[in-house]
Amino acid sequence: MEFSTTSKPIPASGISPESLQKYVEEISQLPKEKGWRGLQDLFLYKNFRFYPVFLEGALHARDHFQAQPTDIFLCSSMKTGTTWLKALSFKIATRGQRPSDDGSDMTTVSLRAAVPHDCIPFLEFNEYSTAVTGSEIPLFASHLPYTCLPKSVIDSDCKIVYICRDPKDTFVSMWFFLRKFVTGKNSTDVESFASIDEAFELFCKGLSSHGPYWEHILGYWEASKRRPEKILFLKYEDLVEDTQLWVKKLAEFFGCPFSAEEKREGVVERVVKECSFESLRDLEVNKRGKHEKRGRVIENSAYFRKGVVGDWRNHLSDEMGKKIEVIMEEKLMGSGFTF
Ligand code: PAP
Repeated sequence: MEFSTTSKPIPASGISPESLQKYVEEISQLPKEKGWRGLQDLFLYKNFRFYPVFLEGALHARDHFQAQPTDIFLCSSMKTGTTWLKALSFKIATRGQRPSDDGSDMTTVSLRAAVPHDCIPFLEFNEYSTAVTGSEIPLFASHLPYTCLPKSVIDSDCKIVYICRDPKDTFVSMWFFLRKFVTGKNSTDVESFASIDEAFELFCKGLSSHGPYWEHILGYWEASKRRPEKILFLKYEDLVEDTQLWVKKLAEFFGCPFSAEEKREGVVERVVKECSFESLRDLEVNKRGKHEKRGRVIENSAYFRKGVVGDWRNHLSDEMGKKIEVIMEEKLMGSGFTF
């Protein structure tokens, strides 16, 4: 069987040039600050910093997205495990559906044919007008902070899964991803992007995409305490530690727990294996495929860098590590949440 090396194109979303212009104007009125060198300014909206591309979509979703009570949202700040969570959730939600020609189930084919980001749409990219391939559970994703989610998501009491990650690894992952985004393959452009030290100082001041990172976490953490049956809060590190346990919890949370028979047949193990970093990274579609977000082409391989806990030690000094840990401790103090 042949698989395309490019992800399935997402049909054009409903955002019209006129709407876009309206949001561009709204954003231009917001306070802005210089962000990481080589990237656009960061705009302040509801106490969070955004690059315009995310904010345009967020404002459009604010005005147009109508959540249904059965919708489930996978929420996260950038680089905290979204791609993995999307793959696992998609696989869980669509397992066993519509066997394909070669006998493998439909989701296996879909994850082989599309980067997980194209299997579960992001609200901010206005992809919600397109059906999610094959999933009967309406799954959506968002990097938006809790207080910036469209009102109907909260009013409809939708379920939310939130994933966060150690801030040091999150920062390192973000720096590599954005540097790649800015410099592409051209190593001579590297100088044009913020050095890791420059970017680190800004991250510690909350000046990063969807930052401050600690506020992003706190918003969902506090909400999960108020509505524990509706908001499942997890850490990337816990998912690494016991993926099977969390896959079972996710399935229960989605309302489609694994049956005793599925467990006996090793379906949980299969989901974990097929969504592992190595399995996803080594798929043709993720090695050589590209996908498009609002006119910007992103290589799918950019979402699969290393996938390990503690990689920050290879890029940050002990002092830097300590600095961010102290900031996080201070900011999260009294919340009951720690890393
Ligand atoms: P996004 O915000 O651009 O969607 P996101 O998927 O949240 O990125 O995070 C990417 C990180 O998850 C990368 O971490 P790294 O830079 O430290 O390596 C990526 O490697 C990691 N990742 C992607 N897929 C998996 C997976 N299947 N298992 C574990 N980690 C993964």
